[in-house]
Amino acid sequence: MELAGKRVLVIGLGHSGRSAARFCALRGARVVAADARSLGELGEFAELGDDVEVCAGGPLPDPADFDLVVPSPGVPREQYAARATCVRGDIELAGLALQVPIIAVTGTNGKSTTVVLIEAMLRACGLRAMAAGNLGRPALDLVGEALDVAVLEVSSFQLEAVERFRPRVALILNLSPDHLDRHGDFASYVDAKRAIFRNQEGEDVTVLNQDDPTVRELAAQVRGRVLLFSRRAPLVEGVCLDGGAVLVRQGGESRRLSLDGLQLAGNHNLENVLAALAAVQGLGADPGQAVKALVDFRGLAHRCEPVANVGGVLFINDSKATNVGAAVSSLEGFSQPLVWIAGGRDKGLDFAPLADAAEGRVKTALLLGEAAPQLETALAGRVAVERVASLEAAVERAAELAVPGDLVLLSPACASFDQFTSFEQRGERFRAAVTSLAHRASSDAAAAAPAAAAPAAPAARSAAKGKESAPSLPRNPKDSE
Ligand code: UMA
Ligand code: ADP
Repeated sequence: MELAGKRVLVIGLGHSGRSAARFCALRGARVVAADARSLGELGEFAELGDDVEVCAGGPLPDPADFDLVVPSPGVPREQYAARATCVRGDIELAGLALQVPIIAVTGTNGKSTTVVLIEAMLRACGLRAMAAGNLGRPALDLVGEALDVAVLEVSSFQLEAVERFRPRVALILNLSPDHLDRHGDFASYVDAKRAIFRNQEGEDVTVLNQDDPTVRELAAQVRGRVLLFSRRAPLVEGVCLDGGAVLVRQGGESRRLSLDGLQLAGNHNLENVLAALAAVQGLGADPGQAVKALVDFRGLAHRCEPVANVGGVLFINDSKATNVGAAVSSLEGFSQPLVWIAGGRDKGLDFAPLADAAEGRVKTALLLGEAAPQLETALAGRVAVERVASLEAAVERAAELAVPGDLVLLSPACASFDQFTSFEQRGERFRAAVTSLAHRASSDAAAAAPAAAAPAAPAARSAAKGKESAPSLPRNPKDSE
């Protein structure tokens, strides 16, 4: 896309807007970058150089005065769409500028894990692959990198601002209600997601989840080739499970790949693995090489991340479970009794599916944050609940309630913004509280050590509780059901 001499309005000066402003200015555009925050709040932006005019804290310049509007993902369409002649989000600009094939991944949950997994798998195939997009590094920052494949995580917000985006491989993992405050209803949210394959054709590949009814239905609208994956059902064509192995079946050929050495736990992660292998196959790389990456892949922080084993109780940080679908998949992913910590800012989602997933698995749900009353109502009569005043209080109470063999799972089903700046901060505070608990438990155990010779059962149990061992995530025996 020719940018030299164009008048470009970048809206939002966060990660994505700064990257877009830099990109456009470097290509000779006259860039105005506007942000609702004041100069003081915006902090340092010298990196943008003199070619970008920053417009902070005031009314938005009229989009009609610009040749091109590049909105940040967090900026709703209503702010610019009606008056803009041409809108191209950073994902679309990256799609136009990158000279390599793109694998684009969307879905409600599992995007970041799958994107990083695909990156690792492609590297195991000897390809220079880099991940970017919604998971943190703006997609436009990949332009100019020495790479063979770009792997982009794309959110519904980003897909709202694309017109011609055409990845070589598009992947939709799953669809359940999320971000309805922005999209209005589930149908509009799904509609935004469809933009990932809207411009595909010919040999382009769309990878879809056979097990998710909303995703599967989209197959009828695909104009490229559909490649299905399924954890639940055998497939004649596509990527599925066969006992403890993966079957990749395409064009009459069938390959069986061992999952030995898989480090990730939970059915949801098995789906991410199948989806990633399907994307690799869709690109034309070798899934037999790709699968080798699984041995070293331990997942991302804040996604079912084991924090510490305190006296036989494993504490798991799943702070990234910011919606109901993610928390349901985590709850269902473990067969051990759970003490579950949930709550935060309600995103207007229906909490009812949480009661189905928690009943029979959760001993006690510890509820915090703004959404605690709604969660309590949804769980009433199905799961024992207690309210807690803070995350730290939740960790302390969980330690009292759990016995060796139990898991304490932070999987909030809510956004973090009522008490934290981000899901990362929430996860880090959880880690800090668990680490402090583990230290106290091990000092108590050391202090009690001379008495440990005494055979009394309660003393033995408290010493066991105090013992801290390297955390590892137990595999759910139902992982390959
Ligand atoms: N702003 C305005 N007007 C508005 C809204 C925001 O001026 O109406 C300004 C804010 O003052 C701020 C800037 O825009 O200065 C923030 O822009 P942004 O919210 O788009 O955030 P970025 O820092 O650009 O980060 C975005 C994505 N953020 C969102 O989608 C909300 C990041 O995903 C992404 O990592 C980054 O681009 C790089 O691609 C975050 C996210 O929460 C992690 N995504 C959602 C999710 O995963 O559920 C979709
Ligand atoms: P995203 O980038 O889509 O938010 P992540 O990989 O960061 O996805 O995972 C977010 C949360 O979603 C995890 O903490 C986990 O609870 C849940 N999750 C991960 N993969 C899946 C999946 N395939 N299906 C359902 N839930 C998942």
